[in-house]
Amino acid sequence: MEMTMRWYGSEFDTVTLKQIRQIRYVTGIITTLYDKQPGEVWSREEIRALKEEVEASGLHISGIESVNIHDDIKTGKGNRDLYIDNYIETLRNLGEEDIHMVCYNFMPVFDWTRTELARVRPDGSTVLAYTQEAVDRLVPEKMFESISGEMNGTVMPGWEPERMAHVKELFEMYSDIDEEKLFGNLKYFLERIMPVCNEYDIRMAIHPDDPAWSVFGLPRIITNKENIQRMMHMVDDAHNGITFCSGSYGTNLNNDLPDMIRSLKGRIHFAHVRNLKFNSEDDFEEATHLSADGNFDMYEIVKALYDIGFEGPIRPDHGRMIWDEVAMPGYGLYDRALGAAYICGLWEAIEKSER
Ligand code: CS2
Ligand code: MN
Repeated sequence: MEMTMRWYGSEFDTVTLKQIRQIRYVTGIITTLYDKQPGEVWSREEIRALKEEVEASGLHISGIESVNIHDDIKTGKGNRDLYIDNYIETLRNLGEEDIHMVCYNFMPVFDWTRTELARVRPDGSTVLAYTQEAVDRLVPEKMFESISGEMNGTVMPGWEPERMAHVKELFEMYSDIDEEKLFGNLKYFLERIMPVCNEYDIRMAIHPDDPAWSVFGLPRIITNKENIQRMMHMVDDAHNGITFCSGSYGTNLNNDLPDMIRSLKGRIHFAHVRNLKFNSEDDFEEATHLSADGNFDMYEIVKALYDIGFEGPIRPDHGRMIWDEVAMPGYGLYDRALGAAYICGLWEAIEKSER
């Protein structure tokens, strides 16, 4: 594995490349052109400039998170072929610039959903949290409003104000889309992009739906072992793979995370590692990476990645907000740095005990 950290670019991130470099455990950067709208082409020049900036700091780009998918592609409507052509051009440009891993998601309307971005824990740290009761009380149009005050002035991925202004229309677009249609549209997209992925050896890594169930009645498909296996078989190419995100698959306590990892050998191209603490079945909050602080056995998760010979980028996913940091919720420097150190410690211990 290679330890990485997500970075949103100097214009958007409160964390600097210099700070990330000093974590020392981290050698790779996961980044994006954050101001690109879904459907837009990323030019080679833009990609190269990003790459040069990262390399000037002594780090390198280990992959992209995310190249977002236009809603026309997810719904199979309007200009889907045009947007897929654009996506292919972006992939080609990334390949030409020697970038070989792309994370994306196929979640309708919203990316991840949380109902609180700063729930206060007993030690005074704050975390992202989800409670079903709060979702049930809201209409989707109010979702953005209800959390926007907690974004610390940042633009959060998947919650771009330009898109959120059209939530109502977006919901209408999806009104006749069920899980079967969404699967079909994903298949269509993957079949069209596989040739360019093969040509440039670009590993596509779909991010799971978070939480792993339907929110506001929208269909969700990347939620459990059975569905991911369906997705991998329907386009049976090693470049069609997944991001294993423990915090997202883990929202469903029926998902056996180490078992899922073992069954996905060869198709996990990227790993997000974090822990969750459940207060009840439909109320969870993000915990520290430490196993004892949440519901997951982090040793078993990392061990499973080790056992399948995982060589891709791994990153601490969200962290708590600690030490009075003001940053994008989930994406502060301090707690993610602690997470990176913890995962590296587990990895070193596993590696040595296996020798
Ligand atoms: C991320 C996702 O912050 C997060 O929860 O893991 O937003 C992820 O970047 C996207 O779903 C991938 O497209
Ligand atoms: Mn994730």
